[in-house]
Amino acid sequence: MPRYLNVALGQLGPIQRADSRNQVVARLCELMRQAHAVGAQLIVFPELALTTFFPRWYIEDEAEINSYFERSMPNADTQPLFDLSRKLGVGFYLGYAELAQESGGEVRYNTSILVDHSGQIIAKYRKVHLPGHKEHEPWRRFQHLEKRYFTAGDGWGVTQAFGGILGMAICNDRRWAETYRVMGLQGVEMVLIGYNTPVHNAPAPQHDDLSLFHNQLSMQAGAYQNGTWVVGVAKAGVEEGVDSIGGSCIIAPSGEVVARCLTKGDEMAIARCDLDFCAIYKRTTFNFDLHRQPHAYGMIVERKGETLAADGSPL
Ligand code: ING
Repeated sequence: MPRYLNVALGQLGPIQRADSRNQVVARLCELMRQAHAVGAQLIVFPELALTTFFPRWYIEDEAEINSYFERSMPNADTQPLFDLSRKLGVGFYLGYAELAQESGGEVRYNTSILVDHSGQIIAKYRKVHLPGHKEHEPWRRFQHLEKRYFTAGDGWGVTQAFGGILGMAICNDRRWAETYRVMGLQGVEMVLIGYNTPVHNAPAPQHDDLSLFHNQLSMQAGAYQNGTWVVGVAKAGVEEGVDSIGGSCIIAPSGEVVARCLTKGDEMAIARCDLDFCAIYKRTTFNFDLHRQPHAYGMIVERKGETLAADGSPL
């Protein structure tokens, strides 16, 4: 009996600074209802899905920064989504800004959770690859201060859920091959990824016209090279004057796009994913145990950056 998992894209259009969490949660609930109506068992929402993408601003007031974070999950604002999840029997992935209480004090993470069909949180992930910069860079049309506002997470686990092995990543993680391979080595069959990606990339504006291509290329490569499904979901459209890409899609282990959103607003799309389809890649071309040669890969972990000798010659 094939292990089918009906997964829905829960793409969000813009969230403006003035939009309340209540208004956003109502939009998320509407998407979940639409997904349930077409038989979804799981819906994937974007990164930082409860507020506007605040790292676009240089904010000095600590209280204002913390106003974008959640101190608990679920909480009064998000409880309706958890209640609906339980009522409809639809699980979800949700990205949000987490203010965690740790032994050394409060720590800020860019977080995602996986919630099962009964509305219970069964996994939490904290973004590893924090793009952008730490200090105010006024030369930019807008800031990208994730290195300032968030602490990097420890890495990627996988979770047995929805009849398969699922993993999570967030936004910039999807551009790095290591993200998928670490989960691939744990047997992942579906990687869930929310993202907020501005069309304009200040340090490299020549990439702007390729932003949708790079989005899809990264996820297709990750899917194929690890024999896993990949589900990528955007927060899209013009938020506080900044245009972000859409391009939400579901990618099969073959690398083929099987479903996508067509707009840059709130939109639900769905695919029936056969988790057993992973095996025709994991047992052949990407049979890691049979084909990988770790003795040749040491540099990938030993070196952080590209390393050359003083005279520019390779080391
Ligand atoms: N956003 C962007 C992303 O990785 C970015 C940042 C855009 C990096 C374009 C490089 C090029 O999709 C987040 N939130 O990571």
